[in-house]
Amino acid sequence: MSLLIAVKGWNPAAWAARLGKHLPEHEVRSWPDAIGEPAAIRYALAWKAPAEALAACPNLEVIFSLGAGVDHLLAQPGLPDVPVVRVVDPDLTARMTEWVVLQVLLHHRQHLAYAAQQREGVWRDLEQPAARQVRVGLLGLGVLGADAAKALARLRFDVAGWARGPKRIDGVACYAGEGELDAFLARTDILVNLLPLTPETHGLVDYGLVSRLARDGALGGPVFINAGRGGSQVEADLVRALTDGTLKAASLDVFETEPLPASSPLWALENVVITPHVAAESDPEAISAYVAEQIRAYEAGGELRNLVDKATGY
Ligand code: NDP
Ligand code: OXD
Repeated sequence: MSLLIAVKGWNPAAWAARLGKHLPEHEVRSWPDAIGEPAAIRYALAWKAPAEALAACPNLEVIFSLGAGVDHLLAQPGLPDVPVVRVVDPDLTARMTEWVVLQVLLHHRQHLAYAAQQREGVWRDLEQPAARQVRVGLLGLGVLGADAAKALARLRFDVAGWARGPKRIDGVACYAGEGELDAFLARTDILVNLLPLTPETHGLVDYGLVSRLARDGALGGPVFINAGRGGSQVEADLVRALTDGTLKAASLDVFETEPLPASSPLWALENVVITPHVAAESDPEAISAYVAEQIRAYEAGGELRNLVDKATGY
């Protein structure tokens, strides 16, 4: 029985080594150079691989996305009609919460302004609100959104979140559905996107949406943080909002086009923090252990966990 590592932009050898260790009874193959006989492949472990590479395996039973997001798979026509499992793992969740907390604190503690002062050799303190006076709102209260929300609530931020369906999370005001989006935005100073990219969330964060954020907050203007997907933001609108003061600042890890083209005006905006889609990287050791455990359970007759709902797209 074989499994296929089909990754683009990542080193397949790092994954093959870990999977070989965790699943020694399976032969590990790699796309595109070492596929071998496709009929022997039962599992594909994919990150941004073309659907044709997976469709070429006639006996494929399960596709494991090597990331939490699955838009890289579901957006492709011709994906084999087999169950898709996504990553839900404490290692990845902790990495994302670190990044989100880092960015929220960076804006809350006015780090961009202090860094500018440092460049000029200026020693001047700025008025500093308490965390409880700053309203953070998370778009998406799934595995990642809920964990980040709890961490921010522990830091005493005034935290809310928005999801499709109703949620209950201690210390977090939960809003649901389009009907409650405006109320959620109107009470938000720092908006954090952790939504999956689906047809419904595509282009959601546009000029109109950021214009509905609170303008009476302790930070002197709303901030947008995105670690979900770049396809959920309209970058031309963000540039306009960041330039005309509708947004005070932004931290962006994901972009409409990745790598972010050198021609993007976002690079030059001093009120923008850019990271190259690294908020929560998939660690080959942790994620291989997770996949191996799922394959073992499945082969013993158990259920696959964290299956993607192809109808909703996440
Ligand atoms: P989950 O599936 O656990 O959570 C998704 C959340 O989004 C849920 O709360 C869901 O609502 C909500 N949601 C989905 N569609 C809508 C909608 N139309 N309106 C309102 N709410 C909606 O995903 P994760 O938390 O595990 O991951 C979120 C995303 O983070 C991934 O899809 C990926 O794009 C991104 N990511 C980015 C990384 C990076 O390094 N930048 C790393 C890892 C992930 P409900 O709960 O009601 O269903
Ligand atoms: C993911 C990602 O979806 O890294 O896991 O973007």
